Amino acid sequence: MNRYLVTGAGLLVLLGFVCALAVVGSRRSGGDEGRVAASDGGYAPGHREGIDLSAGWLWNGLVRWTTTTDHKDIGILYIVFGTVAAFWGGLDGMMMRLELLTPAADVWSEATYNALFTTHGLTMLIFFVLPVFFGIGNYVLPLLIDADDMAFPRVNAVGFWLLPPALLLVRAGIFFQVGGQVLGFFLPPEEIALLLSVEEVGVGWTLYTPLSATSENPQITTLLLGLHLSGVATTVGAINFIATVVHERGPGITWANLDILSWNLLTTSAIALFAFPLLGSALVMLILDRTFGTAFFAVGNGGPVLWQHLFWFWGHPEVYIIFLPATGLLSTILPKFVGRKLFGFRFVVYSTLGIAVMSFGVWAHHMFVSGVDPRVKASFMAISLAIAVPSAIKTFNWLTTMWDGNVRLTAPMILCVGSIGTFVVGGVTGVFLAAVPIDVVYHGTYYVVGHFHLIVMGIIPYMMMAAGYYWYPLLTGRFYDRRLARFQSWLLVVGTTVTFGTLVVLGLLELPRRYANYPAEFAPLQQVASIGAFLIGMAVLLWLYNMVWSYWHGDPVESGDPWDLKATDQFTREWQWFESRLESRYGMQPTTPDAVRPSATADPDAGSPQFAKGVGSLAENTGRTVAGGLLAGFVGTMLMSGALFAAVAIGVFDTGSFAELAALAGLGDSVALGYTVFLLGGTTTWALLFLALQEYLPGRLRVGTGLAYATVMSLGFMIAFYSGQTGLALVGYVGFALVAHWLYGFGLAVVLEFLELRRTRRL
Ligand code: HEM
Ligand SMILES: [Cu+2]
Repeated sequence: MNRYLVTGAGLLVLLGFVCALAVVGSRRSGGDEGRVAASDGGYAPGHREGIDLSAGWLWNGLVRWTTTTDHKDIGILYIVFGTVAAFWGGLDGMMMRLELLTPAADVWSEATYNALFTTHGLTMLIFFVLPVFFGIGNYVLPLLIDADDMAFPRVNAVGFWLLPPALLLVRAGIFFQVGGQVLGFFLPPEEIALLLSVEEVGVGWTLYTPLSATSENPQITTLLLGLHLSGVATTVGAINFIATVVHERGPGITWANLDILSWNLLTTSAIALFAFPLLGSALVMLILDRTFGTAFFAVGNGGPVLWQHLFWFWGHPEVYIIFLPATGLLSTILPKFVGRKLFGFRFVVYSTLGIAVMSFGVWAHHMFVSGVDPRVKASFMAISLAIAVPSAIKTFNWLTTMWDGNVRLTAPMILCVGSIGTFVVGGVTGVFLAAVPIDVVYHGTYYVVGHFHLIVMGIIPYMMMAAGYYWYPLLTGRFYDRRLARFQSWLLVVGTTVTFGTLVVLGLLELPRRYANYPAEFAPLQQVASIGAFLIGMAVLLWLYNMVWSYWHGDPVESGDPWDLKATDQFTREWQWFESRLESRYGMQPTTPDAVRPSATADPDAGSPQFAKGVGSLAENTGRTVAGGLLAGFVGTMLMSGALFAAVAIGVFDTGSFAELAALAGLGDSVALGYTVFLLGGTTTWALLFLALQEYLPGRLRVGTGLAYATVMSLGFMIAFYSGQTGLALVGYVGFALVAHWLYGFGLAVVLEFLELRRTRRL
């Protein structure tokens, strides 16, 4: 099968699909409702303009979109570009999964498979993720911080327009190759020898030298130039975001109340600003090696390892560059559908900043099998393990935000919860990989592919789609099809789990990655993974369908607060902007909520208690409980001692038992020491154990619970100290053990009950 035909046909079908939807949409909506005249950026709410194919309309559209410097327009351009790249890279992914349905390399050739995972990785990481996040940021960040536009609107446009040529350069191999084949019908091969020597690049997205430095394929150089250009575009965008957040904040927006998405975009931009120039330098060095005969990466002076250091010094921060905006979106969207403010806001910000700093100290964990000094490896292992902490802090804060909340299971919320789940599995598998001995075994296996896809698929596109749903009313003035969206979200979560969960298992079975063929015994699992991938593909198409279709057919919004955010005091600035726009354009009056949601927190600090306060009250609680337990245990032990002394007096109990107890504790045959052990154990161990277990013990009354506990405990003692009694002696022994323990349980329970009643002031 010729893959170029398939790629081409795939892209064409996609384009046709979108065009057809657009045309049908315009027909149905009839265009009778008058047009919104001049654009002021973004889409007009309630937009009903159909597609009119007159020259004037097309020309106006072309001029508007190619010359715009409005942040909302540029945001949309970024999002559309990133989505196109995602479909192109996603098509590569689907083609790989198609190949992997069978053990042999029978659908595509091995070389093609290599090209597929190279272009898939690069397109997804560089041209899909950051452009979409920059797009979302462009659209909403100025609204969130009350700025008129980005700090440098023209630079913003330049930053965007560098991207399409960069993508074309990176992926030009396919055009040159197809062009060469077509021209080959008309021209002699000598004249188009250069074209014919071009192939798509198959050296892997990490471009490891020496292969990438010595391979003849001229397309590698074009690809390096394209990547360099994309790096310039990213740096430009990052500078713009930093300048905007620092200098364009409206009055009243301080660092302390800057919203969480802006914090994340700011941090991401800062990481990008430090990481991308390094990639740029490395790329230039590689281009020089390839074309001007320099020897930076030559084998013999350690060059290949130098490339790896330079590449991963960018590469690992890049992981966080693409991940942080997703967490920012999750922290923004999740609270809206829970009705509670983000828990521990400040700690989410600190953890974001912590990740930014630490992300520059972990790069060599990608090189644990590349001949790095073991002492160096150990330090990278330590930081790689430590970087899990700030991510875990975020996760716990999300969970705590949901706790006791009034959860509305809308499509964006399903995606948020799904993200947390896949992210936790993806993250924890990463913590394992950070350990050198584990990485040495699993580095080259599907375990790695499963691990990082659970994150790059499981949180990044999820949050993009969630953002698409959440802000859809604001972008278009309409609602998306909510039933379809919920189905789509579930399908996506199921597809991702099936695909990448299976890859983790394949990796644990040590199946190597980056091969088109594999031993036949892995076929069933590989097929499961491929089926999961096709489910993902379907879910993504359904999302696209919903976004495009609802643009013409969705229910129009009826107020500026379609998510009922006012009821929980979360009507944030971008929605306020939307509401005022609806009012000024369409005379829609602002709404007031009927009721405040039960889980809403009116006090802005209530949702995020200060950490120190939280620890303080925890410590206080624990202290009080332990002190109460010790006191109760002591009283119980004293009551029991009374029974013991009485028993000694009437000769039922032998003090020798205390000596046995001391011997059992390894202290020798001493009655005094035995009694001390008894006192200490009774006061501490048994009392604290009772407190720890009380929820699992029967009975609502504390006294009942205490007696039940004592009964169970006494059985242990009877067995431990049974010394061959029979008949009446045995009955006496059992009765005594029970009564003595009951006294203990009674003392324990009554004291605890008394303390509790006093605390709640019922006494
Ligand atoms: C539709 C969902 C996706 C599918 C089915 C998919 C599938 C695959 C497959 C089959 C491989 C090659 C594994 C191998 O042979 O070693 C791969 C590699 C890769 N994927 Fe994806 N992928 C998807 C989404 C993504 C996304 C969203 C990203 C990034 C944002 C991404 C980034 C990468 C990268 C960087 C590699 C290279 C791994 C390596 O270095 O070995 N993928 N993917
Ligand atoms: Cu890394």
